[in-house]
Amino acid sequence: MPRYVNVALGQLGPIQRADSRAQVVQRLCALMREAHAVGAHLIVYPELALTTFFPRWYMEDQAEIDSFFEREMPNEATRPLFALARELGIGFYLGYAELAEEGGRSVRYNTSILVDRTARIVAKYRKVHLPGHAEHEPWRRFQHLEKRYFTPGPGFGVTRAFGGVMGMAICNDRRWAETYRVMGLQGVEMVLIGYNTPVHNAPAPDHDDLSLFHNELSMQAGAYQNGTWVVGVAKAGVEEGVDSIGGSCIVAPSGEVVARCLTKGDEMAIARCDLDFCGIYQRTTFDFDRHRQPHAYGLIVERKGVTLAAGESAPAARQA
Ligand code: CDV
Repeated sequence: MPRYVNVALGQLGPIQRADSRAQVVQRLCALMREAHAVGAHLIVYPELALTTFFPRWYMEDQAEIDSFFEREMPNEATRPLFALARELGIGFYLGYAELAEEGGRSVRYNTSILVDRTARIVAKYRKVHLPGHAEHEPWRRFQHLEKRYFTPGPGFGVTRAFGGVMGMAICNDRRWAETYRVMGLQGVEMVLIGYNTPVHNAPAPDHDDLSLFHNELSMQAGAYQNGTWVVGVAKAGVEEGVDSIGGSCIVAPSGEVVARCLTKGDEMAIARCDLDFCGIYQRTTFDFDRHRQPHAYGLIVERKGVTLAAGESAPAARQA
Protein backbone atom coordinates (compact mmCIF):
# COMPACT_ATOMS: atom_id res chain seq x y z
CA MET A 1 0.00 0.00 0.00
CA PRO A 2 1.77 3.23 -1.09
CA ARG A 3 2.07 5.97 1.51
CA TYR A 4 0.67 8.99 -0.27
CA VAL A 5 0.69 12.48 1.22
CA ASN A 6 -1.22 15.02 -0.84
CA VAL A 7 0.77 18.18 -0.20
CA ALA A 8 -0.40 21.67 -1.15
CA LEU A 9 1.77 24.73 -1.64
CA GLY A 10 0.11 27.62 0.20
CA GLN A 11 2.05 30.45 -1.42
CA LEU A 12 1.29 33.98 -0.20
CA GLY A 13 1.59 37.20 -2.11
CA PRO A 14 2.89 40.23 -0.21
CA ILE A 15 1.71 41.23 3.26
CA GLN A 16 1.94 44.99 3.77
CA ARG A 17 2.78 46.48 7.15
CA ALA A 18 -0.75 47.82 7.62
CA ASP A 19 -2.36 44.40 7.00
CA SER A 20 -3.75 42.87 10.18
CA ARG A 21 -3.15 39.30 11.29
CA ALA A 22 -6.90 38.72 10.94
CA GLN A 23 -6.70 39.66 7.25
CA VAL A 24 -3.73 37.36 6.71
CA VAL A 25 -5.41 34.45 8.50
CA GLN A 26 -8.42 34.89 6.20
CA ARG A 27 -6.07 34.50 3.23
CA LEU A 28 -4.48 31.40 4.80
CA CYS A 29 -7.96 29.96 5.38
CA ALA A 30 -8.95 30.62 1.75
CA LEU A 31 -5.85 28.73 0.56
CA MET A 32 -6.64 25.90 2.99
CA ARG A 33 -10.18 25.59 1.61
CA GLU A 34 -8.81 25.46 -1.95
CA ALA A 35 -6.31 22.80 -0.95
CA HIS A 36 -8.96 20.73 0.79
CA ALA A 37 -11.23 20.92 -2.27
CA VAL A 38 -8.57 19.10 -4.30
CA GLY A 39 -7.82 16.49 -1.66
CA ALA A 40 -4.84 17.91 0.27
CA HIS A 41 -3.77 16.28 3.55
CA LEU A 42 -1.22 18.99 4.34
CA ILE A 43 -0.72 22.62 3.28
CA VAL A 44 2.61 24.40 3.63
CA TYR A 45 2.72 28.17 4.22
CA PRO A 46 5.73 30.52 4.05
CA GLU A 47 8.26 31.75 6.62
CA LEU A 48 6.97 34.56 8.92
CA ALA A 49 3.55 34.12 7.34
CA LEU A 50 1.49 36.25 9.72
CA THR A 51 3.07 39.67 9.16
CA THR A 52 5.12 41.63 6.71
CA PHE A 53 8.84 40.62 6.62
CA PHE A 54 9.82 43.03 9.41
CA PRO A 55 13.64 42.36 9.46
CA ARG A 56 13.81 44.74 6.50
CA TRP A 57 13.56 47.63 8.98
CA TYR A 58 16.00 48.77 11.65
CA MET A 59 14.01 49.32 14.84
CA GLU A 60 15.20 50.21 18.34
CA ASP A 61 11.89 50.30 20.19
CA GLN A 62 11.50 46.81 21.70
CA ALA A 63 7.71 47.18 21.91
CA GLU A 64 7.59 47.92 18.18
CA ILE A 65 9.79 44.90 17.44
CA ASP A 66 7.71 42.66 19.69
CA SER A 67 4.51 43.70 17.89
CA PHE A 68 5.60 41.32 15.11
CA PHE A 69 6.02 38.34 17.48
CA GLU A 70 3.55 35.72 18.78
CA ARG A 71 3.66 34.88 22.49
CA GLU A 72 1.55 31.74 22.18
CA MET A 73 0.34 29.44 19.45
CA PRO A 74 -2.49 29.10 18.69
CA ASN A 75 -3.52 32.58 19.77
CA GLU A 76 -6.52 34.79 19.16
CA ALA A 77 -5.46 35.65 15.61
CA THR A 78 -4.63 32.12 14.47
CA ARG A 79 -7.43 30.22 16.23
CA PRO A 80 -9.66 30.39 13.10
CA LEU A 81 -6.93 28.64 11.09
CA PHE A 82 -6.62 25.83 13.66
CA ALA A 83 -10.43 25.53 13.79
CA LEU A 84 -10.68 25.26 10.01
CA ALA A 85 -7.87 22.70 9.92
CA ARG A 86 -9.73 20.57 12.47
CA GLU A 87 -13.03 20.92 10.57
CA LEU A 88 -11.46 19.98 7.21
CA GLY A 89 -9.03 17.39 8.59
CA ILE A 90 -6.02 19.03 6.97
CA GLY A 91 -2.61 19.61 8.51
CA PHE A 92 -0.34 22.61 8.00
CA TYR A 93 3.17 24.06 8.33
CA LEU A 94 3.20 27.70 9.44
CA GLY A 95 6.10 30.10 9.92
CA TYR A 96 5.92 32.92 12.47
CA ALA A 97 8.06 35.03 14.81
CA GLU A 98 8.05 33.41 18.26
CA LEU A 99 8.61 35.21 21.56
CA ALA A 100 9.49 32.49 24.10
CA GLU A 101 10.13 32.77 27.83
CA GLU A 102 13.18 30.73 28.85
CA GLY A 103 14.53 30.76 32.41
CA GLY A 104 12.92 34.11 33.13
CA ARG A 105 14.12 35.85 29.97
CA SER A 106 12.60 36.52 26.55
CA VAL A 107 14.12 34.75 23.56
CA ARG A 108 13.03 35.45 19.99
CA TYR A 109 13.05 32.81 17.27
CA ASN A 110 12.13 32.56 13.61
CA THR A 111 9.90 29.51 14.02
CA SER A 112 7.74 27.03 12.15
CA ILE A 113 5.24 24.51 13.46
CA LEU A 114 3.82 21.33 12.00
CA VAL A 115 0.15 20.79 12.79
CA ASP A 116 -1.47 17.40 12.19
CA ARG A 117 -4.91 16.66 10.70
CA THR A 118 -6.56 16.98 14.14
CA ALA A 119 -5.11 20.52 14.53
CA ARG A 120 -2.54 19.39 17.13
CA ILE A 121 0.95 20.93 17.01
CA VAL A 122 3.21 17.90 16.57
CA ALA A 123 6.56 19.63 15.95
CA LYS A 124 8.26 22.99 16.30
CA TYR A 125 11.41 24.11 14.49
CA ARG A 126 13.51 27.23 15.16
CA LYS A 127 15.56 28.57 12.26
CA VAL A 128 19.25 27.71 12.51
CA HIS A 129 20.83 29.71 9.65
CA LEU A 130 19.95 33.36 10.26
CA PRO A 131 21.17 35.45 7.32
CA GLY A 132 21.82 39.17 7.09
CA HIS A 133 23.37 41.42 9.72
CA ALA A 134 22.92 42.61 13.31
CA GLU A 135 23.61 46.34 12.99
CA HIS A 136 22.01 49.10 10.95
CA GLU A 137 23.60 49.21 7.47
CA PRO A 138 22.13 52.31 5.78
CA TRP A 139 24.02 51.66 2.49
CA ARG A 140 21.56 48.84 1.74
CA ARG A 141 18.33 49.56 -0.17
CA PHE A 142 16.60 47.70 2.66
CA GLN A 143 17.81 45.96 5.79
CA HIS A 144 17.96 42.23 6.53
CA LEU A 145 18.26 42.19 10.32
CA GLU A 146 17.54 38.56 11.16
CA LYS A 147 20.82 38.35 13.09
CA ARG A 148 19.57 41.24 15.26
CA TYR A 149 16.02 40.14 15.95
CA PHE A 150 16.36 36.34 16.28
CA THR A 151 18.41 33.76 18.16
CA PRO A 152 19.50 30.67 16.17
CA GLY A 153 17.61 27.48 16.96
CA PRO A 154 19.24 24.33 18.35
CA GLY A 155 19.07 22.03 15.32
CA PHE A 156 17.16 19.82 12.94
CA GLY A 157 14.89 17.11 14.29
CA VAL A 158 12.35 14.94 12.49
CA THR A 159 8.85 13.90 13.48
CA ARG A 160 6.70 10.89 12.66
CA ALA A 161 3.53 12.38 11.15
CA PHE A 162 1.36 12.07 8.04
CA GLY A 163 2.40 8.41 7.77
CA GLY A 164 6.09 9.23 7.33
CA VAL A 165 9.15 11.02 8.70
CA MET A 166 8.76 14.78 8.39
CA GLY A 167 11.34 17.53 8.81
CA MET A 168 11.26 21.33 8.75
CA ALA A 169 13.65 24.11 7.77
CA ILE A 170 13.23 27.83 7.11
CA CYS A 171 14.38 29.91 4.17
CA ASN A 172 18.18 30.36 4.30
CA ASP A 173 18.50 26.84 5.77
CA ARG A 174 17.59 25.49 2.33
CA ARG A 175 20.88 26.67 0.86
CA TRP A 176 23.00 24.55 3.25
CA ALA A 177 23.80 20.91 2.51
CA GLU A 178 24.09 20.28 6.27
CA THR A 179 20.39 21.04 6.77
CA TYR A 180 19.24 18.17 4.62
CA ARG A 181 21.96 15.71 5.61
CA VAL A 182 21.30 16.05 9.36
CA MET A 183 17.66 15.19 8.68
CA GLY A 184 18.65 12.62 6.05
CA LEU A 185 20.59 10.78 8.75
CA GLN A 186 17.33 10.59 10.73
CA GLY A 187 15.51 9.03 7.77
CA VAL A 188 13.60 12.11 6.69
CA GLU A 189 11.09 11.57 3.89
CA MET A 190 9.68 15.08 3.46
CA VAL A 191 11.30 18.43 4.32
CA LEU A 192 8.96 21.44 4.56
CA ILE A 193 10.48 24.89 3.99
CA GLY A 194 8.87 28.33 4.02
CA TYR A 195 10.84 31.31 2.70
CA ASN A 196 11.03 35.07 2.02
CA THR A 197 13.75 35.73 -0.55
CA PRO A 198 14.17 39.26 -1.88
CA VAL A 199 15.23 39.29 -5.53
CA HIS A 200 17.92 41.84 -4.64
CA ASN A 201 20.85 40.53 -2.61
CA ALA A 202 22.66 43.64 -1.35
CA PRO A 203 26.10 42.08 -0.65
CA ALA A 204 26.07 40.26 -4.03
CA PRO A 205 23.84 42.13 -6.53
CA ASP A 206 25.34 40.11 -9.40
CA HIS A 207 23.32 37.17 -8.04
CA ASP A 208 19.95 38.92 -8.40
CA ASP A 209 19.29 37.39 -11.82
CA LEU A 210 20.04 33.93 -10.43
CA SER A 211 17.79 34.05 -7.36
CA LEU A 212 15.11 31.71 -8.75
CA PHE A 213 17.75 29.36 -10.13
CA HIS A 214 19.53 29.17 -6.75
CA ASN A 215 16.20 28.52 -5.04
CA GLU A 216 15.49 25.44 -7.14
CA LEU A 217 19.11 24.33 -7.30
CA SER A 218 19.37 24.15 -3.50
CA MET A 219 16.12 22.29 -2.96
CA GLN A 220 16.64 19.89 -5.87
CA ALA A 221 20.14 19.03 -4.63
CA GLY A 222 18.90 18.55 -1.05
CA ALA A 223 16.08 16.28 -2.23
CA TYR A 224 18.18 14.10 -4.52
CA GLN A 225 21.22 13.76 -2.25
CA ASN A 226 19.05 12.57 0.63
CA GLY A 227 16.30 10.76 -1.28
CA THR A 228 13.61 12.95 0.24
CA TRP A 229 10.67 15.06 -0.86
CA VAL A 230 11.26 18.81 -0.43
CA VAL A 231 8.43 21.33 -0.34
CA GLY A 232 9.42 25.00 -0.64
CA VAL A 233 6.88 27.81 -0.25
CA ALA A 234 7.40 31.54 -0.84
CA LYS A 235 5.95 34.75 0.38
CA ALA A 236 6.33 36.47 -2.97
CA GLY A 237 5.82 39.74 -4.78
CA VAL A 238 6.35 43.39 -3.90
CA GLU A 239 6.03 43.91 -0.15
CA GLU A 240 6.61 47.44 1.14
CA GLY A 241 8.57 48.20 -2.05
CA VAL A 242 10.77 45.08 -1.88
CA ASP A 243 10.30 42.44 -4.57
CA SER A 244 10.61 38.81 -3.45
CA ILE A 245 10.81 35.67 -5.57
CA GLY A 246 7.98 33.18 -5.95
CA GLY A 247 9.05 29.80 -7.27
CA SER A 248 7.21 27.69 -4.68
CA CYS A 249 7.60 24.06 -5.69
CA ILE A 250 7.51 20.42 -4.69
CA VAL A 251 10.65 18.39 -5.45
CA ALA A 252 10.65 14.59 -5.62
CA PRO A 253 13.45 12.40 -4.21
CA SER A 254 14.66 12.11 -7.81
CA GLY A 255 15.40 15.84 -7.73
CA GLU A 256 12.61 16.57 -10.22
CA VAL A 257 10.13 19.39 -9.66
CA VAL A 258 6.66 17.81 -9.73
CA ALA A 259 4.48 20.87 -8.93
CA ARG A 260 5.01 24.60 -8.84
CA CYS A 261 3.22 27.91 -8.39
CA LEU A 262 3.09 30.14 -11.44
CA THR A 263 2.33 33.57 -9.96
CA LYS A 264 3.71 35.83 -7.24
CA GLY A 265 0.39 36.12 -5.44
CA ASP A 266 -1.70 33.93 -3.15
CA GLU A 267 -1.71 30.60 -4.97
CA MET A 268 -2.30 26.95 -4.20
CA ALA A 269 -0.75 24.04 -6.11
CA ILE A 270 -0.74 20.38 -5.17
CA ALA A 271 1.10 17.08 -5.71
CA ARG A 272 0.46 13.53 -4.58
CA CYS A 273 3.72 12.47 -2.92
CA ASP A 274 4.49 8.78 -2.45
CA LEU A 275 6.76 8.56 0.59
CA ASP A 276 7.88 5.09 -0.47
CA PHE A 277 9.53 6.72 -3.48
CA CYS A 278 12.24 7.90 -1.04
CA GLY A 279 13.41 4.32 -0.58
CA ILE A 280 14.39 3.99 -4.22
CA TYR A 281 17.19 6.51 -3.50
CA GLN A 282 17.77 5.80 0.19
CA ARG A 283 18.37 2.08 -0.47
CA THR A 284 20.62 2.55 -3.52
CA THR A 285 22.82 5.53 -4.48
CA PHE A 286 22.27 7.21 -1.11
CA ASP A 287 22.24 4.18 1.18
CA PHE A 288 24.17 6.06 3.86
CA ASP A 289 24.96 2.98 5.90
CA ARG A 290 26.73 1.28 3.00
CA HIS A 291 28.30 4.22 1.22
CA ARG A 292 29.01 7.16 3.54
CA GLN A 293 32.60 7.60 4.80
CA PRO A 294 32.32 9.62 8.02
CA HIS A 295 36.05 9.21 8.74
CA ALA A 296 36.60 11.67 5.88
CA TYR A 297 34.06 14.28 6.99
CA GLY A 298 35.41 15.40 10.39
CA LEU A 299 36.12 18.98 9.29
CA ILE A 300 32.43 19.59 8.66
CA VAL A 301 31.71 19.75 12.37
CA GLU A 302 35.17 20.62 13.68
CA ARG A 303 35.57 23.78 11.63
CA LYS A 304 33.21 26.70 11.03
CA GLY A 305 35.06 28.81 8.44
CA VAL A 306 37.79 28.20 5.90
CA THR A 307 41.34 27.61 7.18
CA LEU A 308 43.97 27.54 4.48
CA ALA A 309 46.54 24.76 4.38
CA ALA A 310 50.03 25.80 5.56
CA GLY A 311 51.90 27.78 2.92
CA GLU A 312 48.83 28.64 0.89
CA SER A 313 47.68 32.23 0.50
CA ALA A 314 44.09 33.30 0.03
CA PRO A 315 42.96 34.07 -3.52
CA ALA A 316 42.70 37.82 -4.12
CA ALA A 317 38.89 37.62 -4.26
CA ARG A 318 38.72 36.20 -0.74
CA GLN A 319 41.19 38.75 0.64
CA ALA A 320 39.02 41.66 -0.56
N1 CDV B 1 14.57 34.98 4.85
C1 CDV B 1 15.76 34.54 4.40
O1 CDV B 1 16.41 33.71 5.04
N2 CDV B 1 16.22 35.08 3.24
C2 CDV B 1 17.52 34.79 2.68
C3 CDV B 1 18.01 35.96 1.86
C4 CDV B 1 18.37 37.11 2.73
C5 CDV B 1 19.23 35.59 1.05
C6 CDV B 1 17.48 33.56 1.80
O2 CDV B 1 18.38 32.72 1.94
O3 CDV B 1 16.60 33.43 0.93
